Amino acid sequence: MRNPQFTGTLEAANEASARADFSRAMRDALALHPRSISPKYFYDAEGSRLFDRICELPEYYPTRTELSILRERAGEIAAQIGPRAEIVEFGAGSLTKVRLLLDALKSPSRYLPIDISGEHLAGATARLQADWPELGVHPIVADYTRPFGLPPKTEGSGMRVGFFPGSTLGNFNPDEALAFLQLAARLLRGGGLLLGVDLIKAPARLHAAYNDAQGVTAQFNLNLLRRANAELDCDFDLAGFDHAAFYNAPLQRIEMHLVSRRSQQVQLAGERFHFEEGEALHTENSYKFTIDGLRALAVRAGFGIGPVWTDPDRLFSVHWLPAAQ
Ligand code: AVI
Repeated sequence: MRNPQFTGTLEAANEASARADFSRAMRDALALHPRSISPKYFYDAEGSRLFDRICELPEYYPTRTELSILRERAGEIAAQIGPRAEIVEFGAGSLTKVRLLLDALKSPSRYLPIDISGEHLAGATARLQADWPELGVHPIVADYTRPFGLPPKTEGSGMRVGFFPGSTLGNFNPDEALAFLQLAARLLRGGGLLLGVDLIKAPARLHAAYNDAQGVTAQFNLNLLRRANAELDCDFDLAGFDHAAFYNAPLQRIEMHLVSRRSQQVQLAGERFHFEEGEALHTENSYKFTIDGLRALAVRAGFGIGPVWTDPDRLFSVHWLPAAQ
């Protein structure tokens, strides 16, 4: 039985450790040059809300393009996976995408979403379970970028299938992406990974997707500083920083930065840090892939190569990557 007092204590402990981790990352970001911080710190409740708004923007093509691929190719995807599959989702996303997959599959047996936020998982899985009463739903609170285990497969279940949509792989640096895929290949032995990644395209299209006319991506970027002020002892002046996003063609990635509009000081827990006018805090990379480049990376990580599905304009790709036994 759940003990609400114990659950509350656990949640408070998790929150304190998440805050300590954010504080360390922010201090390193301010103290080291060039300044940079992991994009994972964007996602407090407000950051997640802003990201959901980004996904609806006319300029941000990845979400709706991936959804259209999943919708149109659901039958072919289901044929690769077969009946009674166990779906392991890396991150508990909006659930819209996994619903499309579950709808297409023949008698899926279990859904195991993995997310670092227990609260996010609880909300997402309760809604899914209500709509899929037959499905075994088994949420796992873990950081899927670090080694972790999965419960044994249930009797009579089919393939174990990883689902990693949204081009979140592109937010990892190349070493992290390889390490994640190696971990996934081990966890999914005998099954496979359904992976969505954004493709290299005309820089103008990429630029527009990260510099939307309504300024939602700018708010999402600046929210990092608002979050630092709210959760850490920081005093960032949000009006003192500009959102900057551009395509770095040689490195095949969009970079997002927060650029200081003037010479200024910021403090974190009593320690002061100086920003020159024009000095930047690098907040995100979003790598873009070629189909061959992604496949070469997957093979290095221990996957085989399966079919790839794209949209007619070849904006986005969804890959089926079989994992050897
Ligand atoms: C979550 N991730 C795949 C998004 C991306 O496109 O890299 C995050 C994002 N950053 C700005 N806009 C969207």
